[in-house]
Amino acid sequence: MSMRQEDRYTAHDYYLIDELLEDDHLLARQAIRDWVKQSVSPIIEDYANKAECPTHLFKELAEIGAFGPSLPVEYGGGGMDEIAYGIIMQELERGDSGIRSMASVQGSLVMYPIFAFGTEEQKRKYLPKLGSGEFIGCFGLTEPNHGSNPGGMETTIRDDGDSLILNGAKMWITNSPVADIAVVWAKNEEGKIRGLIVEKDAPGFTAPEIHGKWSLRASITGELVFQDVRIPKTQLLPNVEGLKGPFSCLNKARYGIAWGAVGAALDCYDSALRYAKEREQFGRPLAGFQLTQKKLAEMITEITKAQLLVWRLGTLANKGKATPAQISMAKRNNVHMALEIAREARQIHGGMGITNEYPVMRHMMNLETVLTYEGTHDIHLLITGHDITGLSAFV
Ligand code: TGC
Ligand code: FAD
Repeated sequence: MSMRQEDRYTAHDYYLIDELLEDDHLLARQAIRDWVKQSVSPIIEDYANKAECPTHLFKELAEIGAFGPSLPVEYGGGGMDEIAYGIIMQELERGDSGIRSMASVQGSLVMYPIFAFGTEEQKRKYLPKLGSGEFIGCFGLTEPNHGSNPGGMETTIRDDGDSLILNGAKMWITNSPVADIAVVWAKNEEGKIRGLIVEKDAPGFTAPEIHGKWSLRASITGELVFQDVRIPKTQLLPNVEGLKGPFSCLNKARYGIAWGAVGAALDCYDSALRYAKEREQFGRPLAGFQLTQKKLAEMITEITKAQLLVWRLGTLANKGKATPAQISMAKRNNVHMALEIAREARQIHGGMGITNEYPVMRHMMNLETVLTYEGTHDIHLLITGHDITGLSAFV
């Protein structure tokens, strides 16, 4: 059982960035913040301990508008802007990266490609159900032999009259064992990457769970295995071809992660600041020691820089001007910042920092995944390197 204390989180806004936000953003943030305190904090340590996904939260996430906040309302989204979407991801990840993952995958990796690349019929069939949490979706790009280099994928579709025959396997797929549909990326006979919507009961399709994760334990992860799965051609996403299909979805999700990481960092900083003020050693609070102040001062400095980075990225995204390379920079910087802060915050908590009485060790373990998925820390560095030099250093 969890020993976790009451969630006493208070947000920190050292540079008064709230003054740059609109009322809608602040209202959305407050609603999600309240929901996290009420529905996530009391249960998250137990679910992480048991390595179980709190699947009952899918419906609640839908109710609070966490799925596709910036997609149009008529297609199951929230009709808000990109800053509202980012702020919602930030508050969810303040609770747990796995909870934010549930929302990122559903909104940015499943609803978005159907919205952007699907037929009107596909949109009407799937988006309202995904937006309301009636359907859970997952996104299959990574394979056992192709992670950072999805262009090498081996999963194939073969033309067979009115159907396509799907063969191959996907690995590390968030939500796959509980998903009703999977958006899957596969190569056709011409070697072109296409996206298709696969329903869970298609014969020959299985989605076994991956066990043994020390990170993102409250999020369920699995494989997707396809053995001669017959898919009607109407399930193909007609309006995109090539890697830009999955990468366009990743732009959306990576953007949300850049905001989300700030939430995890804020939770660690908040816990460390409070602990440092309350805990005494050598007759005075830890917060009075210079070495502790150095840690805390550097944490809030880095958080403030990260908050400004995503705010600016959000204003660019609202104008349709945020480039994939700018998104990569923010994802890489902010996740690394959050992981460093989680490690320092753990030190400030001393031995208590390794327990589930405080959220820092869980955030730290989660952030190891966040550093790796949606493009690893080093891949995002190479994307920046490519962007500024014009030279690709991937191969
Ligand atoms: P490259 O030759 O550079 O590009 C191939 C084509 O794709 C286009 N493109 C993009 N389009 C839109 N947005 C982007 N960000 C794009 N990046 C590339 C590009 O223009 C080109 O188009 P075209 O028309 O000329 O063909 O591709 P490459 O094969 O050299 O790969 C480059 C690299 C390494 C950057 C890329 O492969 C990469 O980003 N690798 C990382 C893989 C990754 O992020 N996987 C994520 C899997 S999903 C996941 O982790 C979900 S976790 C969810 C959760 O739980 O929250
Ligand atoms: P690899 O690509 O094998 O990389 C291993 C190491 O080598 C990394 O440090 C990497 O930076 C480095 N490396 C690789 N290539 C280069 C290079 N050219 N130059 C320098 N260094 C390099 N994927 C999905 O499709 N859908 C999901 O829902 C999903 N959810 C996930 C959930 C979890 C919990 C995890 C852990 C992963 C998930 N992923 C998902 C997969 C994730 O995107 C991949 O793990 C990630 O892209 C890295 O691929 P890989 O693990 O195969 O590592």
